[in-house]
Amino acid sequence: MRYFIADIHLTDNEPASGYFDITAGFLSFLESLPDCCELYILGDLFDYWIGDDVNTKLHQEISFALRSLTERQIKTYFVHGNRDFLLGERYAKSCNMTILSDINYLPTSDSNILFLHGDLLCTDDPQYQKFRNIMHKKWLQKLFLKLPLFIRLKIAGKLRQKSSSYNQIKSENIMDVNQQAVEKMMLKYDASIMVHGHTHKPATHQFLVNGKPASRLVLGAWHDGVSYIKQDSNCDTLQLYNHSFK
Ligand code: LP5
Ligand code: MN
Repeated sequence: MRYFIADIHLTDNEPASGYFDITAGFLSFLESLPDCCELYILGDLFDYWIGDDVNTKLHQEISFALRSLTERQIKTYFVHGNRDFLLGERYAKSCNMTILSDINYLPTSDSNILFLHGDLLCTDDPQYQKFRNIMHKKWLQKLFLKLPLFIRLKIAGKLRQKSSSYNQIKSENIMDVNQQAVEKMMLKYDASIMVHGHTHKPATHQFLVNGKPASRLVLGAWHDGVSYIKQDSNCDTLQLYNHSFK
């Protein structure tokens, strides 16, 4: 059995919404997983990540819970998101989770399941793609990680603030995935199913790629509740589940 989740956005500064505590919700989701399954975390597990050397109570609590999954033969995989692309091998090791590449696929009986965070598909937003390319420069990341913590926090705060003000003026369409980019990537990886997060628009989309039926399952964010995709053993179909507590 496989489970996919994304956009949990764990943070120490979570505003008390009164109806859903993200950290507690995430921990009880992990508890509820069946033994021997696989868990794929498709990015933005944390609201932001500025280095594995930042060792907060939340980081410890999460690594302990993820590491404990091993005792139940649960394997955990992680794909970087646009908020936690700096999460590194040191923290992943403490969670006993394997960091995968930005784009991945798993075989089904007749094609592949493609899975990724999803920001790469937002090609109608060239400004973001340019920004992403800069953020992914290895030399810049190395330099950033060498900076004192208070400076890293300041830079991350500024970037988050800028991003949120840009997002207010960008249209919904620009911030969604581009259908041509979706189909192109599915063709390239011979996939009939795609799973991603990032857009926070949970849905199952059905369409044709090269005349063949294809589907794209979009995971929701965890701000108001739990969102996950489940694939039963020996089964090629995937099902999206959203439990909102709002
Ligand atoms: O995250 P979300 O969904 O709100 O918005 C994303 C895009 N924004 C981002 C930025 C992140 O939210 C901030 C991440 C901080 C991580 C830690 C810092 C590590 C620094 C490492 C340095 C090597 O990804 C947003 C998209 C949206 O998704 C939908 O796809 O629109 O993209 C933007 O808003 C980017 C703007 O389009 C361009 C931003 C230019 C910023 C210029 C900043 C100048 C200030 C520099 C201060 C030092
Ligand atoms: Mn994202």
